[in-house]
Amino acid sequence: MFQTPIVWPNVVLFTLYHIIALQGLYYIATLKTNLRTLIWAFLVLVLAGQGITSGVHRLWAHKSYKAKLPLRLFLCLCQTISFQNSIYEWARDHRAHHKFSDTDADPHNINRGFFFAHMGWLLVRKHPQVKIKGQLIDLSDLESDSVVQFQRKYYHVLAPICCFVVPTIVPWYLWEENFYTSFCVCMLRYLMSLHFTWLVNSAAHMWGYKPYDRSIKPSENRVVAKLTMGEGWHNYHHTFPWDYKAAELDTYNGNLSTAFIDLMAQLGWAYDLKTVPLDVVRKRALRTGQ
Ligand code: ST9
Ligand code: ZN
Ligand code: ZN
Repeated sequence: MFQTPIVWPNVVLFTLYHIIALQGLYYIATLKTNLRTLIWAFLVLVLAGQGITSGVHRLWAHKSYKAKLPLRLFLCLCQTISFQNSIYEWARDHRAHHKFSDTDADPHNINRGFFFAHMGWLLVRKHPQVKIKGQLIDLSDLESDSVVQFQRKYYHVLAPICCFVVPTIVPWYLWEENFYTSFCVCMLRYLMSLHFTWLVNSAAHMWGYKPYDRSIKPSENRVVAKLTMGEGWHNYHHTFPWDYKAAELDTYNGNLSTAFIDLMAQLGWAYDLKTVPLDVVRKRALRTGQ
């Protein structure tokens, strides 16, 4: 029987993050922050979000479209700002999540409860099955991607600089925001992006409709879709993971990531966008949907 050893440094770190983020919330609620600091935090949140959705999720983990070097560099920078593990590690865990969904080999297996799927999985050692079955996943594309390998090599330096140092210094340097206030707002923005992302693994694996495949746990969750710029249509996404839109119907209505990829395709930086023909979706929905 696997005992789930707790990783105490992570517990302490995430507790500290939450305390600092709450201070940030307090400074905002008591109007102690400059409006420009909030606009800046929102901009960084959207950039980090694109690094996750259009970048590590749809481009690197699922290969649902191809991107030219300038776009890959931009998305790599945005994903580094998000500080959600390197592209390599994120995509490896995510491929395991899809291949072994809702089993012991799924890093954030929802059968271990809401909290485990949400953030608990980052506070304990991984189940041995994740590492054993994870060996079966093909990562050759990520191993031969120079952008991914560069980021992986210098991640421990790049991520804190991009996620904490630069976003804190900009408001302090450019419009004389109090340094500690700026740091707290930066931490609040980081935790918001973490919790929004984690909701896909927890809430969208628990609550919502299953119009495409009623036999799986991932569900269509509108609230999560709004918070994640289009990643909450999770029953569709687990049924057709190669679709660059990660949704059947939600094109631009909140799915900013699809809009971004389409814009990049117009500029010629994104190409070979994969999608699913409507009749295939309809037939599948009739056969296995709720
Ligand atoms: C974070 C990630 O938050 C969130 C990801 C969420 C994904 C959601 C997806 C939803 C769709 C997109 C939504 C977009 C939303 C956008 C929102 C916009 C606002 N396969 O991991 P280790 C092997 S990160 C194969 O250390 P431990 C491998 O050999 C937060 N093999 O396991 C590995 O060695 P190496 C910040 C695997 O020791 C070795 O095992 N990050 C696999 O059990 C050891 O791996 C943190 O806080 C696999 N899948 O430790 C860090 N996995 O890597 C937290 C492992 O050298 N993490 N192996 O090849 C940790 O401290 C540790 O990973 C641990 C487990 C304690 C959790
Ligand atoms: Zn999922
Ligand atoms: Zn996915």
